[in-house]
Amino acid sequence: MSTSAQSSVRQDLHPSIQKLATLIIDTWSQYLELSPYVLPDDLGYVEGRLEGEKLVIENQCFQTPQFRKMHLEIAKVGKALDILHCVMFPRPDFNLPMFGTDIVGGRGQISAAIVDLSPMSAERLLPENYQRDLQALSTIDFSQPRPLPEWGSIFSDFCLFIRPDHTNNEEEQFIQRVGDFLRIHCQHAQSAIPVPDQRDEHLAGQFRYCTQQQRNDKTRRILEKAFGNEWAERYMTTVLFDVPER
Ligand code: BLA
Repeated sequence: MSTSAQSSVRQDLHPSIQKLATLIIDTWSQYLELSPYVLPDDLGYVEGRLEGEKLVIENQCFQTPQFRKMHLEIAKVGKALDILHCVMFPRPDFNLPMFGTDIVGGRGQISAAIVDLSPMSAERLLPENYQRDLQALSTIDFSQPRPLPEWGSIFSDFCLFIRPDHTNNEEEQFIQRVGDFLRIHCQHAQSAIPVPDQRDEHLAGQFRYCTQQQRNDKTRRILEKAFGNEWAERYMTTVLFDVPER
């Protein structure tokens, strides 16, 4: 493991992952007032080994008046696996959903592409302005939808989870849809008004979201194999899905 200078993660990443990473940073910069969010010292840039291949993780993290933490992670396992992971954690005074996206690709083919705006309210419903704008998006018929795992009960009815067919331009369409979700989210977040009396409700929603995401064995197994069980637990609960303090 090392915290050495940023190296080769961005090079020869799957082009769709590179494109989405750029789109996320551009959209954040366009709509929000970004300040740095400092991760624990040894967790910004991490290297390990997985089955003889080098595993490299590169994190970028920001905060804004509306968001406690906005996290973009790119991970690369040798030539075998490229991963993009992004989560935006709202400050709990706001009734804002959690934006999350994950793309997992290996050897040229993306196997999993997911994006959602997940509700934090006790009724598990998105705010009406979100519902209205998400419903107004054109329907895209992706050829290979994927079933959500059982822990995925946290996601909204608008959750998109697919294996994109690259011969059909579906990777590009997926990226555009993530851009739509992100733009809608940033626009509503910019004009959101704090509702401090709903703070506990939103914290409970974030707690539910994070504890369910921590049950994703596919993510956990990769981290455990490369860095050991204890490190994987620390990373999943402090960097990927840290539960905010009450
Ligand atoms: C799936 N996540 C996966 C898979 C891998 C990872 C290898 C399986 C791919 C497949 O089934 O085709 C791995 N993801 C990682 C790793 C990291 C990561 C190692 O982010 C980070 C270091 N996951 C998220 C977020 C969402 C998410 C924010 O991090 C959703 C908003 C979802 N990933 C998600 C889901 C699956 C997945 C639903 C499928 C799980 C399953 O089918 O069991």
